[in-house]
Amino acid sequence: MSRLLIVSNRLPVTVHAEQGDVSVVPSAGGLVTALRGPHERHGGLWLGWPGDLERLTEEQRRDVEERLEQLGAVPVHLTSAEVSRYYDGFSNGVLWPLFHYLVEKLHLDARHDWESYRAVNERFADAIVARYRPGDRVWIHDYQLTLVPAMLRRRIPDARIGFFLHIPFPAAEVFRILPWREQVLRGMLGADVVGFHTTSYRYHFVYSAARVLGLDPELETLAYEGRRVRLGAYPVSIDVDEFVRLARDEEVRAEARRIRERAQGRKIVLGVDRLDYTKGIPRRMLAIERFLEREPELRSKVRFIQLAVPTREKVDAYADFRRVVNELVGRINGSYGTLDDVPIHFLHRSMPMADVVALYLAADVMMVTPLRDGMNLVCKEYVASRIDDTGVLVLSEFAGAAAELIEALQVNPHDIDAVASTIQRALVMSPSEQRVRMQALRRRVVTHDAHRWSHCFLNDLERASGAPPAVGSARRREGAPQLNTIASARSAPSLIVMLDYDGTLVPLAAMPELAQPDEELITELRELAARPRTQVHVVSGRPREDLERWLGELPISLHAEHGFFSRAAPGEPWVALRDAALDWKPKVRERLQGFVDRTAGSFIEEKMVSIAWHYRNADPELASQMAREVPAELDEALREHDLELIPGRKVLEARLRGVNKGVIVPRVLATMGPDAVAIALGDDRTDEDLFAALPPTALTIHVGGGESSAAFQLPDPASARRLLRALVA
Ligand code: ADQ
Repeated sequence: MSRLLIVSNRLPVTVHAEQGDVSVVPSAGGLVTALRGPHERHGGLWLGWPGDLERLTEEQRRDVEERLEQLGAVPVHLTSAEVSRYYDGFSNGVLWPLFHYLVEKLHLDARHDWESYRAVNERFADAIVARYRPGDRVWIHDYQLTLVPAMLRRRIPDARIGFFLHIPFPAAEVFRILPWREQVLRGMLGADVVGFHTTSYRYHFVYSAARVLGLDPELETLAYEGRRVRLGAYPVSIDVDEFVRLARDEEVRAEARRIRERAQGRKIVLGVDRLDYTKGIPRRMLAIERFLEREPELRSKVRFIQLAVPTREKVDAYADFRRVVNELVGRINGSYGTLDDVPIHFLHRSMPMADVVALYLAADVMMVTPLRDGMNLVCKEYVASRIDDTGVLVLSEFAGAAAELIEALQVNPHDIDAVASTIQRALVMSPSEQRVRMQALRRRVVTHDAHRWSHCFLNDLERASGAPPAVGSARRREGAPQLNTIASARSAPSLIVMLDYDGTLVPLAAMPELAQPDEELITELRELAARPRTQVHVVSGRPREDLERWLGELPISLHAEHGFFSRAAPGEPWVALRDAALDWKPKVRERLQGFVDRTAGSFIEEKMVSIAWHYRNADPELASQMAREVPAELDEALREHDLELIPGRKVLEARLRGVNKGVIVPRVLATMGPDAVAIALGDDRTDEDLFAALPPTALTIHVGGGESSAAFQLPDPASARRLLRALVA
């Protein structure tokens, strides 16, 4: 198997320096455990920031680097200014709150932080490139590094790149607030596989990409820049065996007993979180207050323990937040405390995992009520530790884990009354109900552990193709290199060039009338037509009037409405392919008008033998749903009048069956000798008919992304036009 390069903001190690001694210790945690297996098995590397080593002596630093090397860890060093801008400023001051829907916490002006974010992402890409060997798989993690996949793709086009987002991907309505939304999406789309915790985050990503980048909203793979990017939901999890081991450990169990004894018969309700404003701690405290207020007889029968790990204390929003929590706890304990006890035991510190598991074992009720959480591992840790199938999990609907842990008591953490009642319900739940629920939760957590998570992701990455190698400016899907092919076309005795217009010679425009040719295009076509023994044909779905108005003066052949009308040279008449009945048009027009009425921004384009419904400018979510309804709505008319419904790029076109771009091919080929070489360029589904009708010797070129039967591919109209100029030069 190939090597795996894991890339994350932090390296999975902790560097300790005491007096002369430095030690580099692998850190614990589900993610590290999940990745350690693949990391060690495939002789891979882990790239990331080792933490601040600035205070170490020169000698200590060298020592650290050596030990990192032995662990397969590659340090990406950051200056303290970078940590403050890239990490605190942009990652945690902009992306973190926005992706957790906490818009009011966003930095107002983060331009400099963004610059630093980009520069640091570039540095990570440099570090990967320096270590990369052909065949390696690269797995990039989380919101601090969203730009790295595309940066790496640019430099190593055929690399196999995976990206996993550990936090939520917000709804498009929220994501679009980000001034750098386009860069972030394009950055992530540099990967072959983009992973999320849940299908709803994936859905949000797809519709953000549809809205911001105009991509076709497909849920499992997005066609992007000539590649297919696979999107998957891979719910992250924990190392279950480790929690079961700790839960069985005698010392841990003894500690759990001590915690219970100290509670003197009171039931224990536990919260364990980083002290982060996304975790919902203040609202949880208010719900506890409400519960105490409403249940006087239960006051002396429960103890709330909240363990909060210090986190990101240099970010302003966090310092303020800590004060808010302290004040709330103080107020509630002040109101409901007695000389013997206070209701809330608040511990602001980190603890060894064994002590956390002792708390899990001691707790009758576990409260995990984040306002938003990508997944949340604490709830899975609690479930994994409850080996005797007792205990009640209260879980926020807005944690990614809620999609999996259905049997928990799910709550809306914003609804303080509902959370207060759920605390009460959890405290009185019968042992049999606890067992039924906990067994179901445990089954799921045990089968979907962290190993399965990394295995599923890496499996998909293994299957992902990586970008096919680029040869020259066009890419051949199979066969010989393209530069030779162009040279051989140039030396052919005669040449037939067949060109689609929109999306091939000019970029797609918001409205059809905005796509008029620029002056250079006119010159390029004129020069191409002036080439000895060369015929140029523009084959478009447009009406005659547009082609006549824009290209009419040129000594080239024009074919309108997908070849139904043709005009051989300037001044000559347009000739129709055959007689055509048009009595179907009012009915189709009326039906499509219904879709225009319901889909703002969409419109009808009516031609002689076809009617098209364009939805490029409409809301992509609505438009794609409407587009799925069109075939059924037109079904009867299509059958009755022998029409076809042809899907194009954000357009559906009803036209007479058998009229397609392929019909002109026999006529055109007949006018040239058998040794003529045909070149055809097109971007759209309708150009596939042209490609299919051409002999196998023809040079067919698909412009843009997506599937095509063409032999070659070019990324965009600009590169298509470079190719035309190369034919002339
Ligand atoms: P986090 O926001 O850090 O992770 P979470 O998934 O709950 O959130 O993990 C927290 C970890 O810290 C748990 O392993 C927990 O046991 C530990 N922990 C909490 N309090 C502690 C304490 N006082 N002492 C010691 N350890 C403590 C981000 C996303 C999550 C996503 C993970 C993994 O925000 O949504 O689940 O990444 O993808």
